[in-house]
Amino acid sequence: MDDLIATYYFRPKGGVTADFAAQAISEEQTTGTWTHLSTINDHTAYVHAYDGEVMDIVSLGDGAYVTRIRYPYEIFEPGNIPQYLSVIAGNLFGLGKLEAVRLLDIDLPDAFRTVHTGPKFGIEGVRKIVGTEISRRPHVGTIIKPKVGLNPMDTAAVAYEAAVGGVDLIKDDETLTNQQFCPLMDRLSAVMDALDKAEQETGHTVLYALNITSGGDKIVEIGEKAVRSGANMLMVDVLTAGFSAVQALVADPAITVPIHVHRTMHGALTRNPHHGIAMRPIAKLVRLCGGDQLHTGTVSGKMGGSAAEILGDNMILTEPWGSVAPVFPVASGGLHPGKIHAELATLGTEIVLQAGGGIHGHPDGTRAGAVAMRQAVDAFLADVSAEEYAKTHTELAKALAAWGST
Ligand code: RUB
Ligand code: CA
Repeated sequence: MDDLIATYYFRPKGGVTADFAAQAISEEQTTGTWTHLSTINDHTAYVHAYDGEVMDIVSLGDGAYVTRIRYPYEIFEPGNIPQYLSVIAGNLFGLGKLEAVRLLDIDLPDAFRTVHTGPKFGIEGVRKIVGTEISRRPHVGTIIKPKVGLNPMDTAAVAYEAAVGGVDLIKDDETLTNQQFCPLMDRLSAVMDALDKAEQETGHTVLYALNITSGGDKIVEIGEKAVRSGANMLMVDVLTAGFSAVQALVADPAITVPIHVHRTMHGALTRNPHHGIAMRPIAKLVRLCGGDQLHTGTVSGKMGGSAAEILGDNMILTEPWGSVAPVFPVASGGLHPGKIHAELATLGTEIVLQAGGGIHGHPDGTRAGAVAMRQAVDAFLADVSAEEYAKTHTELAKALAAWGST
């Protein structure tokens, strides 16, 4: 059985050697603790089969190191992602001997891919629903804004305008779930009616990611009810609800629609380059547990993030990985038509470009905002600058005038 290898950045506290610190991580996360154990003796020596192993330690200079730790396959409970996290990303973050530690990457055992079957739809499945499996053009999505406050009818009216304007995906925002001002099931039926009407006019199927993020006691039931009532996509805030929420939905044969995975709260884990958890392991676990779309950030938007890291994360989602289907990367956060060229030039076209303010803030409204986003994509695909394309495309011209072209 192949083991799990985790890569950590770490900085030992003053006076602590790198060897000692790396060993402390390995022991804390496997068979050891801060002192010698009488419970590991000649009789129980078999426990050593479950020891971690510090494979190597590389100095980055200035008191920082990278180490790889091998965790034996047998210490994982196959299928139990919360337990995997307790091993690879658990107590170690609080170890007093470390000033900082960051989980950079994980090499998952191949055997996990027989336990977790990954996305039910993936990029191909989502493209098939929308009808872009041949054109391979980037998808354009929108987050309904304002993110909270609209009632179901007004939410549906915005969705209709965005759909007629040409978006492929409409989604709830991360804080909108089932509040009184916009009950989930009322919103679902109003939006799906609006999308049906739009489809009759345009012939274009649009996905609506309904945010069913909720407690573990309810999420599967809510997901099933939503699918029975016509939902064509579900959305989960994976870090607040937990990877198990996605896993539970994917495991349910009644959930016959793709899952859009939002990563709200990730900044608390991913943002500090010296401490926390990088996006890479999160992306691997989302693919493993079966998300069909995952936010990985933008190179030019409002949330920050390094282009090299995002490109690498998107590769993790899209490159062949045994029988596990590829996940559609979602670039979102502060995008508008003027930023589309930079996103596509850097991240490629196998991507969902999502804009909230960049569509609903268009001077001529949501429909024109959606049209402008599609025009910006068309300009890129035609190898024409957005400014040039805008000379003959009014909606794009107005967007560029409002927000600029970088
Ligand atoms: C963006 C938005 C998303 C963020 C999250 O709205 O609502 O929640 O993209 O960030 P707008 P990330 O388009 O108005 O900025 O995708 O990086 O997790
Ligand atoms: Ca949001």
